[in-house]
Amino acid sequence: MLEMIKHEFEKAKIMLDKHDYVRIYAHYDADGISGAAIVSIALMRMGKKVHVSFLKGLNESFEPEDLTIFVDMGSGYPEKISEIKEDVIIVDHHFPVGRIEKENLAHINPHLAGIDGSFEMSASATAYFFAEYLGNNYDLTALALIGIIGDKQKLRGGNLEVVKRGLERGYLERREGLKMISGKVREVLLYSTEPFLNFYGNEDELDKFLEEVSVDGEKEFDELGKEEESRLANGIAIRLLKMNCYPGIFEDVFGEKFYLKNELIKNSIMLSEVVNACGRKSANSIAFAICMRDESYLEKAVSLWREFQEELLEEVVKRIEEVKEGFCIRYLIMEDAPTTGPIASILSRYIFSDKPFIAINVKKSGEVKVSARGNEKLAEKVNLGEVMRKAAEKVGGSGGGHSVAAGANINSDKVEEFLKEVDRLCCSSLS
Ligand SMILES: [Mn+2]
Repeated sequence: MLEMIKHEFEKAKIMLDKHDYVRIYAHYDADGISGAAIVSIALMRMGKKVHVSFLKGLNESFEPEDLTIFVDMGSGYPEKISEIKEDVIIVDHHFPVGRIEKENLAHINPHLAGIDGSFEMSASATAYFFAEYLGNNYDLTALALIGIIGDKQKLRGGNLEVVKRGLERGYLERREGLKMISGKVREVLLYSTEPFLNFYGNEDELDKFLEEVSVDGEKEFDELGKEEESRLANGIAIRLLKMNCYPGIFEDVFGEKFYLKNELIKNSIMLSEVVNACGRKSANSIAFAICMRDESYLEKAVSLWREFQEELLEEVVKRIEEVKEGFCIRYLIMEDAPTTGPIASILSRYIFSDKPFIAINVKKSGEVKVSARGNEKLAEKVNLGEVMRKAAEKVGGSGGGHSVAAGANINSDKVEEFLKEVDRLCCSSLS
């Protein structure tokens, strides 16, 4: 399926043949970290030495060496890449911007092969196909799933191809059921954010719930019998409906999930969450070590994940009461909250799904981060990317993004004016 960029694979291979040592820079999210692990393992199997670092983006400083590989970034920064004199390989899935003026470059990107990298091929999946070209690396299909899940991509196109290969070779196993994390049932229900079940700080309700569905909370979630899991699934469906969730959620919660034969954490959803949480808590090397199957970091990684979930859930539960209603939007103004996007996503998907949701985070530094969230149904009428762009521009800030998830940066003295404009724009689209 990647015939159109086979030439780029060949170019990359010729570059690799010239160097024994490779410098790798990757994006610090689950997709970038798993992608970097895939490339590193493939190169180490060829006898190469690698040195990996993680960046938020190419605006951060980095030092290219004789051969540098960028993973989950690079395609959007043609000037930065053009400046590099030495050999470069880009393994990315972001939409390529502009023209990169560089002879000694291999540009591996699904968009250049006519595949929609935004939804159907993650950087980790792109890295997998590169690894498959380089050698016998079928086991790395499991690592590719971490990025596919982390970037919330669809199991279509390139991603689906990766999964098929992993299933055929026995590195992945497919099961039907609740697409949730692993651990003891009680803990899974308490700590889950996808789906968010609103049990955190509400443990009496959780125990009552477990009694009602008659499932033992101390049992391992992944070892539940068919009957038990289906009772639990019914209970969860009813709870989500009562919470007023967005109905599209059911597709995300019930269906097929994948187990990974050789990885430290077998449940792909759990592994992806742990890697993501470590990345978000600036423990990139621990996240990377987990992808490299280094068992000595497992305990630390899981405890970082738990910390991350606790912080996020505490914040979400606290904020529910603070949500305010405009004419056509709901909004939340926070001061120096640890995150903005994840809080907005949970509240908009599970509790306040009827109107566009705007979360405003006023940082100590004076900058204001805005996250706007909707859903596919709202997106039929409102394009939040457009709303963010227009409203931010009106108050001298900048904004943009997708129709269901967008963001903006504005000044702290413009918050009220900005919200008014967002509300006005949403009303005019919804009417
Ligand atoms: Mn990505």
